[in-house]
Amino acid sequence: MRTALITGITGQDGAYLAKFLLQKGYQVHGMVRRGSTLPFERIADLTDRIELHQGDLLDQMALNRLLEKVQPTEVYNLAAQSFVPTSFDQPILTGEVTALGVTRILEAVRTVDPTIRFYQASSSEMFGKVYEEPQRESTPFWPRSPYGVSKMYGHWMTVNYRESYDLFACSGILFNHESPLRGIEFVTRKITYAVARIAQGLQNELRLGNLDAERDWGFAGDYVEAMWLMLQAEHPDDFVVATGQKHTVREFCRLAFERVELDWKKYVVVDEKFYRPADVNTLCGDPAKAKAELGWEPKVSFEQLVHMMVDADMKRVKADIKLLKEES
Ligand code: NDP
Ligand code: GDR
Repeated sequence: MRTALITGITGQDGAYLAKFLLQKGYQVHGMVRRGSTLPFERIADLTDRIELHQGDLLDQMALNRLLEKVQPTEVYNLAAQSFVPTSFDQPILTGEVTALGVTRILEAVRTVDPTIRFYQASSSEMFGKVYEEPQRESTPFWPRSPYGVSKMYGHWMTVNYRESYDLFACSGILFNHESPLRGIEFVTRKITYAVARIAQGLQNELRLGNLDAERDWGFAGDYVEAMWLMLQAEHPDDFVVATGQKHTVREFCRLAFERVELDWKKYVVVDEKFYRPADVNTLCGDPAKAKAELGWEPKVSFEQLVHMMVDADMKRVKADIKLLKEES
């Protein structure tokens, strides 16, 4: 039986990947941080089928011990301080986790079992101030945040360990991918949750930052398949994973509000508080290599994604209201 270890299993992608690998017949292990609360809500329906272990990307010894114990055939390094604005407030912590954390887990793989296949969650944020459109594997990087800089370090360490030690190490340069499990602080989920609350009369405005920012948004469920495909290939390599289409934050708002028959212009307020010291204004990826070499293609369209997220938040908000009524 194939055994996978996922760091960041409690995050959006970790939850989708765990489910995907279970369906493929893997034994799935996840690394979780010790916290004062343990909600693990994204993987609540999987906990009887996966094994969770405490560990942290900050702790080299714990990583080594974890690999010795689990003996995985594949490691997916999804853990990171992944929110761009926090990386401006906590650049050192972001560097420790999102950058050096990659070296720590690569060192664990190299010393414990160099036959392990390794996936690194790299990011389109590395392209930053873009040199060309669409961005592909050969496009130079110019990151615009401590997060982007950290991801770039992790990316090159992955490449370096592949070249230096012949590890089967792949870096997936994933463009933004979203879902009903997306963290509430990211713009798409912030919008769809607010749309649901506004539609239910619980909120009357939505404060956002840069509405002109353009992103290539795909569905997380589609993107975790690309991660897995990379580790099944004959040779390790790096791949852009994207839809090839970009939309503005404004367009996302329009579609999301339209789903509940509201006009976004009546509710969205621009608030400079949400502007970033330096933003990535536009991103659009070219997934041609992933299609040609992995046979990967996105299945969910932008419109379907927006509708899926709004519908899920409508359901959640309605359930919360029902619960509150029953309790009062
Ligand atoms: P999330 O923010 O939802 O999840 C991040 C995960 O990392 C959580 O499980 C979190 O655990 C864990 N984590 C944070 N710090 C540490 C640490 N010190 N040690 C161990 N675990 C830690 O991210 P996503 O699921 O959206 O993304 C997965 C990965 O892909 C990330 O590396 C992200 O940077 C990258 N990425 C994401 C993209 C996207 O659009 N979603 C696009 C490109 C790259 P906890 O629950 O305890 O906080
Ligand atoms: P991003 O995602 O920074 O691309 O990183 P996010 O959804 O946070 O921002 C996308 C764009 O929307 C603009 N924006 C706002 N963003 C947030 N969060 N909140 C707002 O109110 C708001 N208003 C406008 C931002 O300025 C930005 O331009 C995500 C993360 O998942 C990373 O971990 C991942 O690597 C990249 O996607 C690819």
